[in-house]
Amino acid sequence: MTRLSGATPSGRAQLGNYLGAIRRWAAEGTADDLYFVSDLHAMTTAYNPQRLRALTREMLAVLIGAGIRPASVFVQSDIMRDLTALTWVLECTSTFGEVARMIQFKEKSAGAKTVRLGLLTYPVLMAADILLQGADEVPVGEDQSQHVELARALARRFNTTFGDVFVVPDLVVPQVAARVRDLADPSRKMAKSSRDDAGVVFVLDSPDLVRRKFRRAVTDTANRVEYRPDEQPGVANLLEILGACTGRSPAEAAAGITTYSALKDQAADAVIEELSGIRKRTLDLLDDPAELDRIRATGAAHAAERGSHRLEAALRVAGLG
Ligand code: AQP
Repeated sequence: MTRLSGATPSGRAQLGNYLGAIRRWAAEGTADDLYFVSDLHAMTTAYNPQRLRALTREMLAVLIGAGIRPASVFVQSDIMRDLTALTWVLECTSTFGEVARMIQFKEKSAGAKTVRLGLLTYPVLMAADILLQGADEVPVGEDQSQHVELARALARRFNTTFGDVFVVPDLVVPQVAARVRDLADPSRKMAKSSRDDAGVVFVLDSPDLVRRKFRRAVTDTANRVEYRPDEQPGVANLLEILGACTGRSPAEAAAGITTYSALKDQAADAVIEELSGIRKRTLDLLDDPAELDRIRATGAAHAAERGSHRLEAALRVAGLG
């Protein structure tokens, strides 16, 4: 069984990416699973090319530093020729209407002065990511479930029209280990591309910086350390983070803590401890570009090899070559 997931280098990996996804990929992933850095997806809105390249390498190093098997990790653009070939075939399998009704496209394009065509069509590229690798399961958040439904519809339509080539993947909405919120504004989820990063803890932040960000975390004036997400979202977020890092429920994590400053210190200590291994391994890898290149090339070769027979079959039955 192959599970496939990606992380987009739209910014630096943050605590929410780690606690909500990457940590689980490392702990639960099997040798058949694939995790990729979706750099092509980061091009659908304005970006800086040098920064994209650097963020892609950093995200790759973070995935390896987190303990995911190197052979299970690849960078999307490293198999770009195969992916874009399949994307074209799948674009000619999709209709304008089904792509244009994607909620994420509507949300991200609303009010924008210019909208890149890639923002409209990237769910088809995502379908190619999934179908090229023959993924059986695609764990995604609610916001991406419509895109996986599109991949399922395209796989079924292609198989029925041209011949049985693709695995129809299952959509899996994982039990969220932690929905980490921005420390400075707990009404928002922590996000790597936040305009203001005062409340965003990045995986590679130094321990001092992590501590400072927690000390400045927004709480409230109730002065009660209890797990009440609706009434006390800031405090609840700190308890969720502390619980996620120490293997306890947020309510259990609250036991014995009486002040907000103690809560912030304990949450900061737990995060620093939780991130120390991945931070060190990631920084070591970034300091050894030859090793990172070697790992990257191995992952790309593995992904290309896995997908090549499916691409060939799809092109053949679609009347190409
Ligand atoms: N705050 C979060 N809490 C829990 N899980 C989170 N994830 C992201 N933020 C949180 C999970 O991280 C995985 C990789 O995310 P992604 O790169 O595919 O895109 P995203 O969800 O859009 O991540 P960001 O950090 O919020 O990026 P931007 O700022 O570009 O939108 C996913 O499994 C995601 O659920």
